[in-house]
Amino acid sequence: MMVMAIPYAANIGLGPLTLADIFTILLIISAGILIWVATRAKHNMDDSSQDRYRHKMERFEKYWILVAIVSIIILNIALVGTTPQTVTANTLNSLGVSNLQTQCPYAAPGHYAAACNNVIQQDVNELLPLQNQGKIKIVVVYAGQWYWDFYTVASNGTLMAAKNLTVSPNVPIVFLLTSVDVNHDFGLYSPDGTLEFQTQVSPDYVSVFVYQFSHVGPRLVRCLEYCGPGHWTMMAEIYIE
Ligand SMILES: [Cu+2]
Repeated sequence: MMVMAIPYAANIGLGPLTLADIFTILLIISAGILIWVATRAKHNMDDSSQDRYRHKMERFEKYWILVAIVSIIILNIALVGTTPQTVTANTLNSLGVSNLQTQCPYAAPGHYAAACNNVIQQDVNELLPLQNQGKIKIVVVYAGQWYWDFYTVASNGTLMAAKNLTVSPNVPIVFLLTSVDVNHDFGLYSPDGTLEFQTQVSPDYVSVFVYQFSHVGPRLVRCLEYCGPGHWTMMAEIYIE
C-alpha cells in the first residue's frame, strides 16, 4: 500500500505543542516590552520631554502594529495548503470528487437527522466507487446529546452501525458528519493526548473532512464545543489498525 503523508500543519512541526510554545515565547516577550515601557514612563517630566516621550512612543506603537500585521501575514502564508479545509478539498479533487452536498433541506428542530439522511446518502453514493476501489474509506458520524454514532458503508452503499469503529492507516478517511440536535465539535486525540484534528459538526449541515492516519492505535474522540450538561461525557473511541 502506498504511504502518503498528508501535509497537515500538525505533521510539519507546527502542531499544538509547538504553537503553544510559540505563544508562550511571544507572551513573555510582550510582557517584557510592557514592563520595559512602564519602567521608563516617568511621572514628573517637564512638558517638552513629555512631548518628546509621547512622540517616541507613538512611533514605537506604529512599528509594533506593523510587527503584528507582518507576523499574521507570514503565519498565514506558512500555512497555505496545509489547513484541513484545503487538504480536504485537494484530496477530494485529486480523486475526482467535486459534487459532495453539505447543506441539508430546512428542517425544524428534532428533524435534523431526517433532513440530512438523504444528503449523506447522496454523498455516500458519490464516494462509493472510490471506496470499492480501496482508494478511500467512508465514515458517517451522527452526533447528538451526548453521543457519537459511527457508521461504515457496505459495498452496496448501505450504512452499517459501527460499534467499535476500526479503520486502516494510510488510507484517506472521508468523514461525513452531522448533528441531530445542537452544534458539536468532533475532536480527535492521539494516544499521547495530542489533538490530531477537529471539525465542526452542525445540525442541518453535513461537514466533510478528509483525514489519513499515519500511526496505528486507539484514538479518543471528544466533543470540543459545549453542548449542554452532558458535554463532557461525549466521548468515543476509534481504532486504527
Ligand atoms: Cu457536544
